[in-house]
Amino acid sequence: MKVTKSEIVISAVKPEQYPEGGLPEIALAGRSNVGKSSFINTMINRKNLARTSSKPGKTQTLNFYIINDVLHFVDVPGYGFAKVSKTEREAWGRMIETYLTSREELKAVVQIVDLRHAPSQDDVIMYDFLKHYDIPVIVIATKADKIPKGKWEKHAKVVKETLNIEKEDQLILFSSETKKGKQEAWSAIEQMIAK
Ligand SMILES: Nc1nc2c(ncn2[C@@H]2O[C@H](COP(=O)(O)OP(=O)(O)O)[C@@H](O)[C@H]2O)c(=O)[nH]1
Ligand SMILES: [Mg+2]
Repeated sequence: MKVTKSEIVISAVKPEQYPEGGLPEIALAGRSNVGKSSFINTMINRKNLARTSSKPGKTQTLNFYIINDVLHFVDVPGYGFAKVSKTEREAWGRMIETYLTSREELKAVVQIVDLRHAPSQDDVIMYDFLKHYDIPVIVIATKADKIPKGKWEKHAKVVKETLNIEKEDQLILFSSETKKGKQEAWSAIEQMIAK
């Protein structure tokens, strides 16, 4: 998709605030600081529409972006941020769970992991959760620029094995720095929204 238009629609916490209009949605999931907002910005050719932050755990709302008037990206607050209270974590869990399990417009979740490291237990739980609810998943292993090319294959294998990725699910190596994987990610997303 050649993106010529993108803007934020709303920061929502409750279903009443989700945008109307029935556009297909692609949500981003991943731990705090993994590169979800950077992924969105790279995909839509913007420097900082989706706010990136070096302070993990900051985004606590579902941020809806409209792309070319045909699609929403939903930046979901990251998990695995240790410094939030149990109450906050529970509220976060309910918000995400409600969105992921009840939003009809949701076509797929782009789950972002860090290519440098084996996926965390939270990553595995998220992947299993999506599988359990039959939500289509595209796994993106980002920050590929941070490891040498010769090691990509080996790291990709660790990601696949740790998540126990199903054969039908794509793993795309990505970098918001070099734009590696951008075209591949767009074709995967376009396939999902066409369904
Ligand atoms: N080198 C490199 N840094 C990245 C990449 N993606 C994100 N980052 C950096 O990682 C940090 C967190 O990114 P952000 O997109 O805010 O993560 P989020 O919390 O998942 O939304 C920022 O400092 C980004 O610049 C990438 O592909 N390569
Ligand atoms: Mg973010």
